[in-house]
Order: sequence, then C-alpha cells, then structure tokens
Amino acid sequence: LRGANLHHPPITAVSERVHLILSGVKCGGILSAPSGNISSPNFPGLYPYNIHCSWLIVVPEGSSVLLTFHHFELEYHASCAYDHVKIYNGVAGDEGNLLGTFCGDAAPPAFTSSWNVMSVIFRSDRHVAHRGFSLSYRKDMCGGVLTGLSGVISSPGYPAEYSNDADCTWLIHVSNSSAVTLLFLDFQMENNEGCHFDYVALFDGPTVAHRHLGTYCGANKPPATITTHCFHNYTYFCGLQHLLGRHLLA
Ligand SMILES: [Ca+2]
Repeated sequence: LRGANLHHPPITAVSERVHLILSGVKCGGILSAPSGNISSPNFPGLYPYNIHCSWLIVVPEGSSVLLTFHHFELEYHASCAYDHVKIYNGVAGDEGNLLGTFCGDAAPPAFTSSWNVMSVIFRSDRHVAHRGFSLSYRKDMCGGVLTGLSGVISSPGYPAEYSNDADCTWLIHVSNSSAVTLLFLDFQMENNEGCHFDYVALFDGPTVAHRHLGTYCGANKPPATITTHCFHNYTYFCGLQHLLGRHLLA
C-alpha cells in the first residue's frame, strides 16, 4: 500500500525524476496493420515508473477498430490519478472523444471506434508498479465512417457471400450543403417480404430516428441511384442482419 508521504517524497522527487527520464524506456507508436497487439512495457513483468506511452491505431477509412483487453492490472486510485490507461475514439488529447480512463484490476470493456482511428494512452507515476495490460485490436468486419468525396461500401467478404448475423453500420459524413449520391453497383440479398431478415436500410442522419430513406432486400432492390437532400449532412446505412443470401455492393 502507498502512504501519502511515500507518494510525494518532497526531497528526493527532483533527483528521481531526472533519473527516470534518463532511463528512457521507449513505448507507443503508430499501428496500421489490420490487427495487432499492444502491451505495457515489460509485460508481464512490472511496468516502469514515470512512463507515458501513446499508441495510435489506424485502419483503412470506412472501417472501425475493435479493441479487446486480455489482461489488466494497474495501480488502483479512485480517480485513476496515479497510473491509468485512456482510450480515445480518434486521436489522443481530444477529450470530447475520450471513451474512458481505467486503472486497478477491472479490465475495460471491449471498444469499437466509430471511425478508423483509435488511441491508447498509458501513464504510470513514480511509485508502485503492477504487471500492466495486454490487448489486441483488429479491423472490424464491417461498418465505419466515410468522410472522403467518394468511397466504396461493400458487404463483408464481397464478392463472396456475406455471413450470417452481420450487423454493419456505415456513416457517410459530408460537408455542409453537399448532397450524397449512392450508386448501387450490385445487389443480391435474401428475398423476404417486408425485408425483416436481410436488409439494407438508409437514413438521412446519424441514427435510425432520422428520416428513413428506404429498406431494401432480395427482389426489392434499391434504385440504381439515390441522392439524398442531406437534411442532416449524414447518410446512414443500418442493417444487414441475419444475412443468408448473396451479396451487395453500394
Ligand atoms: Ca504507480
């Protein structure tokens, strides 16, 4: 256990900080492979004191990042003020995109980013080290945010048949006063009346509560071209659940 005067020894603090900076443990970096692993330095040994690591995960645009912790053991503090892991939906330091700050022994839940960039920050202070953490990430099978002037969306594994129980969401985000035109190049899905099983649904906004543009499946194919008025500057695809048919390409 840490005592209050152990944590902030007033006389030795400066010399200790100099020593730790000179020890220069390297960590962090940019990860652009479709999957990978991250762990605290020295894992599964004790992590170093006074360390700051920053990992940036970047997967192809239109994809999202799925993050899963396998081991988590950091020094506990009620507000994680000593040692912590921070997860950002995007680049680090943008506190509006902070998904959570974690410490102690309770592993963070699995996270999925809402676009193609995710950041992991690890900090330790100058006393009390534990074994740290290990996690893996992978590019999600489908879904994501598209911000370019043009892009391609296809069902998972296209042109092969899509899998059962896929549930993919794409968000097309364009600048103010732009219209979005969707060209359906190929569309082969399980046919069922009402499109209750496999379907593609379009919404003019970031949630299913926004204006519904249409739901399509099987013989109920979408028109070759759909142009939205971009009421909310978003177009949102939702669905592809319980997929049994062939494939789709938009
Ligand atoms: Ca510590």
